[in-house]
Amino acid sequence: MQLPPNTFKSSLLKHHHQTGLFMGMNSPVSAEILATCGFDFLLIDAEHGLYDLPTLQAQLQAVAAYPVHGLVRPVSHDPALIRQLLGIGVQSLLVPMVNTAAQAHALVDAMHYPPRGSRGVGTGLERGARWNAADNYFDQVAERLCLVVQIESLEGLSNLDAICAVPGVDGVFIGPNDLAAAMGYLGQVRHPTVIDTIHSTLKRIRASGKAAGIFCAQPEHAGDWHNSGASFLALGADTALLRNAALQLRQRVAP
Ligand code: 3PY
Ligand code: MG
Repeated sequence: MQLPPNTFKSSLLKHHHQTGLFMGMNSPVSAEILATCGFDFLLIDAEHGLYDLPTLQAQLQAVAAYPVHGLVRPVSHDPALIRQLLGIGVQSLLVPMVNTAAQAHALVDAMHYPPRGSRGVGTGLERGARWNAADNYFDQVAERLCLVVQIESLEGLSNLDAICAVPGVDGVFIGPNDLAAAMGYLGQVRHPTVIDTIHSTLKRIRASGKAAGIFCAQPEHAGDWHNSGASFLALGADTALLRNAALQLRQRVAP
């Protein structure tokens, strides 16, 4: 058998517009419901959301039946965690707080087998290799893997060009909340200085040839980010959607 194609990565490399959602509920049922909604990608957030490895794997299994790509955001850059995530079948990682080119190189190293990297070999135990059912797994795997790094610190901004130049980095994603905080505007993602910085950063990412993305919780801003070169947008998080939908429903009857 073949490994599933990484549709997110192929669209990323062509700079096609893609939209997705963050998921923080650690629920395969919730993930499957969202998989029916037509997004291009669903990102399971193991940085700020609840997570455990078996439920991460179950969420990947739940969305695999639908035309949507499941990514994971790990809580750290730890190569042991990256190995486990790839082992359960994660093909695409969105890694927070990548501040230097050396950190980006280390992530590429953790994701790939020797000689390119230092990922440990345990295919018979791993869903990622379909427990050795995948034909010629070692020939297929590298091109299926996708690395998106997050720029969301002052150090990351100052090293942006070097980070974008790292081979194996496929996309660069701006985290507006952390970036605003790092710039001295905690909680003010719409501060004009933050907005200007984000626009110029998106343009620099796009000019580097790498795909640019951003967390965009307010859909009315999507066009502006696209105009500055962003191709993949995360349009909020399941937790906020659930709360807002419940609030709106209740307020229609009991304002
Ligand atoms: C941020 O805004 O800091 C993010 O990481 C995106 O959720
Ligand atoms: Mg962040």
